[in-house]
Amino acid sequence: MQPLRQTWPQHLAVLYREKGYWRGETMFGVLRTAAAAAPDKLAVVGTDGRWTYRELHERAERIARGLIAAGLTPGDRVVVQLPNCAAFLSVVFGLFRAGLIPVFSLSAHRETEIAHFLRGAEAVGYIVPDRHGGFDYRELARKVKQQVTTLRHVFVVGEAEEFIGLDDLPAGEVALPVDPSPESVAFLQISGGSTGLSKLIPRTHDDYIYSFRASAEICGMTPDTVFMASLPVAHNFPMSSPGIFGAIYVGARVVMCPSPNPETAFHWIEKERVTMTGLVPPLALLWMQAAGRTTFDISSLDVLQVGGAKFAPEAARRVSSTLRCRLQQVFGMAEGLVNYTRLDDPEDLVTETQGRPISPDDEILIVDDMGQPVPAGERGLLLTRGPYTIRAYHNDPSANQRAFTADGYYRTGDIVRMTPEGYLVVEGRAGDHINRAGEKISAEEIEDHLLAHPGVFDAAVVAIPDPYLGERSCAFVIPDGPKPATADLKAFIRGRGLAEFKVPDQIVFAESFETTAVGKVSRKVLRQRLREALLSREQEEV
Ligand code: OOB
Repeated sequence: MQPLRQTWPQHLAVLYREKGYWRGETMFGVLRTAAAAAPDKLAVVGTDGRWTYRELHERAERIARGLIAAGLTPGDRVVVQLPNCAAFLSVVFGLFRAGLIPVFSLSAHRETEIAHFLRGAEAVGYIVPDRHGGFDYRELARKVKQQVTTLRHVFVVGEAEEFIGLDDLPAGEVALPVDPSPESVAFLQISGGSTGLSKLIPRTHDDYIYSFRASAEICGMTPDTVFMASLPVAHNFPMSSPGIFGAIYVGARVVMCPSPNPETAFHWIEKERVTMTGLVPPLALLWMQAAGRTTFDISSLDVLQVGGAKFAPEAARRVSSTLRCRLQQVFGMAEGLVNYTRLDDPEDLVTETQGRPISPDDEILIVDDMGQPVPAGERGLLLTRGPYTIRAYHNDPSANQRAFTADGYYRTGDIVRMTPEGYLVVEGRAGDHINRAGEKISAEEIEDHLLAHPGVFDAAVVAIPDPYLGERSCAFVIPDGPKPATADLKAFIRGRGLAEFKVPDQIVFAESFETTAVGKVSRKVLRQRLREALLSREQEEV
């Protein structure tokens, strides 16, 4: 089994500890401390439960024992694919307590993606709900089990059928391991994946806890905060910016909202007196629209965070008047760096920038194509390193070669500029992914799937601006023989076992890609040309 590693240069590790960023805390220790401080306080509310800190702690310990008794051993990796529910927290803290390593996947992922995560992480376990959103995850588990023979244990939250129900885990008196080293990898996150398939992101206890502890402080979280996870909770934004873990750290209440649509979310805001939540821009637009005619009382909402994709300043300006709360922009990435506008910032900074980093020791470089720093205030590529930004992906030397500079900076692929106040404004992106309402889609990954269709000679997938989604995906396809039906191509992609958000929104057929250029062009240039050609054609048609 490939060891999980994430290391910073020794002198920086020493510095980060000296400065009190890395405090030697562990993920399970965060819950243990909170439960000791306020055992009877409500910790989490979801459609499946309403538990105090004591109850959450007990449930997590019971799950930890059960997993060990079922045959898992500390260090084993377990893919977790649970929706927003209270059990998410008991399961994840249970894994931490047992020294097991969660690999966080989204509910939208399907067999191709799950098999990729299982193989990449060499996971032996997989935890799913029975059903969610009209989809049977046990069916999915059956499919991946056939594909990945190293998968030994499937656990189900709910009706288990032939698998092991999480409530039926053996309750024996097994010994639990001692706490892991705070420098060790606590879990694996999934990258947005700008090239090819998603990569695995090893985050350590020390670095991740620093990021959500400091975030909780920046966002003014206190034990009185009621934080609602509206976005899928396995995503880094609702998980740690400051998210559910930040809320547990300060002893606040977590509300697991089963769906981010305004009807459901407003109901939960009223019922639990939610004070803080986070959204991607398209959902923020929807909520602003719905707020005017809702009969729910959402007046408890104090802070709305918006991030994951660029929030247009015009929309940002309307948040306070429509939702009657404060706005905070969040620009972050699962690899580490997170920027926030601060709650006491002047309105212009809050509406027009994507904030500044969490840490005084987040290093920011804005460079040109040659890697040279651009003059102050000019746009360039954002590079970063710091106390909670990874130095390497898991077991992927070629991705690491591309994504990190020799001196350890992570190439974010984002094009930004810095304001005189030191705030970042996201201006675009260098990488070839589509940011569809905050969900990142790799052009290359979808092209590869399209090319597997017998009626496709060549394909190029690009991002097209979309008034609601921010960006949508458009696949340019050169047919091999008769043109396949659009619906057929979309069904084909679905049939490849991919998340629904990766199915191209639009398909445009072309006879050839070389209309403007003589000779061979790189795929990157090709995608750019096709995108521009389509946009100018659409402009002419308006
Ligand atoms: C968050 O994380 P990821 O890993 O899904 O995606 C990161 C990428 C960034 O590199 C950037 O391209 C884009 O998403 N992004 C934004 C943005 N926030 C993220 N682009 C423009 N404006 C923003 N506010 O998306 C994520 C992780 C933690 C907190 C918030 C978002």
